[in-house]
Amino acid sequence: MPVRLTRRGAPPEVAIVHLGPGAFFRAFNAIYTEEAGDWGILAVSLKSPTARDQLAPQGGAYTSLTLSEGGNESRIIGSIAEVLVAPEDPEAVVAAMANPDVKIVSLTVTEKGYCHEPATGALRFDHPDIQHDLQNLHAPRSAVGFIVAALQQRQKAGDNAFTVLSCDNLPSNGRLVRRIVLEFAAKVSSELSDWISRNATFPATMVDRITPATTDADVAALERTKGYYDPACVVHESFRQWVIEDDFVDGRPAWDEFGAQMVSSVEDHELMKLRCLNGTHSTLAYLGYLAGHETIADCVADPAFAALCEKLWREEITPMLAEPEGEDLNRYCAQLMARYRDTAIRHRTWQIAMDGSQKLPQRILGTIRDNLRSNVVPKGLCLAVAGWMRYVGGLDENGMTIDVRDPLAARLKHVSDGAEDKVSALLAIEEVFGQDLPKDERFSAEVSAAFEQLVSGGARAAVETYVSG
Ligand code: CS2
Repeated sequence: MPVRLTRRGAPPEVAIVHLGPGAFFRAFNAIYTEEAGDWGILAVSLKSPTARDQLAPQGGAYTSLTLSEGGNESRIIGSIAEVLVAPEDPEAVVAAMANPDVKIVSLTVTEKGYCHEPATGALRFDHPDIQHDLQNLHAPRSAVGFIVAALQQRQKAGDNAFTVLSCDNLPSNGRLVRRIVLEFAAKVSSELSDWISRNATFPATMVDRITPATTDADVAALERTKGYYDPACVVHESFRQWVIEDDFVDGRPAWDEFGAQMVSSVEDHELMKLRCLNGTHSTLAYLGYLAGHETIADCVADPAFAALCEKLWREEITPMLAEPEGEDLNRYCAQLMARYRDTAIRHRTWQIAMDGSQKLPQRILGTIRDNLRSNVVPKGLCLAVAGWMRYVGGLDENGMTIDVRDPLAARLKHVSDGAEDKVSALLAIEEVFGQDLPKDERFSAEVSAAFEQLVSGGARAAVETYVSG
């Protein structure tokens, strides 16, 4: 048996509860917090026991591996003091969050973890977890249920509220989480929602570090080079950027001393990141996957796909953005291309393609709307939407099944299979496209034309036509 990684020394006292202890959190938040010292994290898995099963035998410690073409660098991270699996004992999680020593509840639960309607941002009261939590607030299932249950206990005990810190790739993530928390709390009592709105804060954040899923090969390579076994290890690029609105009710770690940028409004940074990075990531994910590219680096090694990104940034995305303070949009995009080209990062198109119904609105559709408002039909982004439509149909260009992962996967396939006009049928999914986009004939005609091109000539040819146009 190989030696298992184990913690040396006691963990710091818990002052942060983090919901969603996946790879991104371990490659990002937990590292900044380790650097800032003193603040221990209780990490809570809302669903799967995997992270706990990997971390608990190691006392919460794990390896962070910075990948680069010049060689990898490893480091052991000890800021996670404990991991709980919420479905095993939801009451214990609520109690831990209600403990007044906890000053921050942060989240990386992915887009679908907010149980909101992607097109509008409203809480989905028809979501099964939300329905369950409204009836059983003592033992919730959803992130919003846990936050409201813990804040209710704080209110009853006469304690301080906590800061709710969303670290997911959603626009105005602070405002979004505040809205769903207050919408949920109002169903419990107006007194509770008033108390929360007066006492808790919800700073928005922009988070950025490319973190491909850890593979068995990564774990085996670490064991070969370091001589210990660590299935909780995470692999990531060296780049990182964290922009945070400085609005905390009861203090925070000194993340800013380790590179986090504290600002009064994060909106422009968020839009830049979501639309320039995540927008082209999703575009490459669908069109690249269809063209047979396995990773982002493979995509941009293909000149047509590199030109696709450049043209999207230049003509469709950056003209619709305000330049955030301290940033230069051209330099930002050039740096993105360098990050994408890094062959040490094997970020799979299939991984990024997941949950597209939850991602498209903020990554691509907002930019499309802005272009249409300026009387421009953004052909490249319409091609990206058509790529998503082709992808969720479930068959690739060789007729092989695609393993489509999406909370709406079954519905998307059903809609796509059952319709003669697949584009119109998919555009009618209101929680993705809203009411306005399907009615815009310039948009629907362009997506239909792009879809036909994808079906008749394939993704690579469609990309070449776009970049040479
Ligand atoms: C990616 C992001 O998986 C995805 O959808 O676009 O995880 C991306 O790598 C990060 O946002 C980079 O910060």
